[in-house]
Amino acid sequence: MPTPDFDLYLVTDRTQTRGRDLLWVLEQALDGGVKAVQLREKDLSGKELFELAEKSNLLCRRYNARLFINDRIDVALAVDAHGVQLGKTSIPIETARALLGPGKSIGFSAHSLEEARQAEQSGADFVLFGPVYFTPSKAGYGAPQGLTPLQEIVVKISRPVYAIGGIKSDSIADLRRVGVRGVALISAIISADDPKDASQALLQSLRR
Ligand code: 3NM
Repeated sequence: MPTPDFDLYLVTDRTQTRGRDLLWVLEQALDGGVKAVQLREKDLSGKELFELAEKSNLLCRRYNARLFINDRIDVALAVDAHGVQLGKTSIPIETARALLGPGKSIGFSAHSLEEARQAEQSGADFVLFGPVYFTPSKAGYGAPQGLTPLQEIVVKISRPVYAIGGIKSDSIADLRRVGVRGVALISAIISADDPKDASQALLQSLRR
């Protein structure tokens, strides 16, 4: 099972780019040092997502970065992405593993210790937990969970844990103290005035 080798995981949302082309924003982030991207464009058709995934994958490869596809194992296989990001409405992790093989990476988005434990037992390579803070992203992720349950998950499971939800540069010191492997985020890069600068600043905080 591949161990994640990144500490900053950029999640896409093309509705939050403030009118800029998503691939342009993505390239800025990669230029700023981002090494892992999750393509999360849930409303696209299979054809549209495939085309965007192909372009994103080429871009990521050019910058030696990992591309994950949210939920769509078929699209991940079709473009030979690095892996997939699954959640509780996705097909089971064991089935995804059987389809993807041992070389692809599987992340799981958990919202409780129980879900994180189950994901680990089912063979997920890493876990996202959130929302840690209030997130302006509209979809219903539920109330902010704070640092205490995050820390419990970090302590109780042995796979790497990434925090997600409302993360900005100034949250990173607290998150690192809790022991997360890294952070996942949308708006702090995708909606930033300068996505390259924002990526560099976040990476600097993570490595400080
Ligand atoms: N998943 P931002 S919170 C995609 O809790 C996503 O599982 C979450 O966006 C979860 O960095 C979230 O802009 C949104 O807050 C993250």
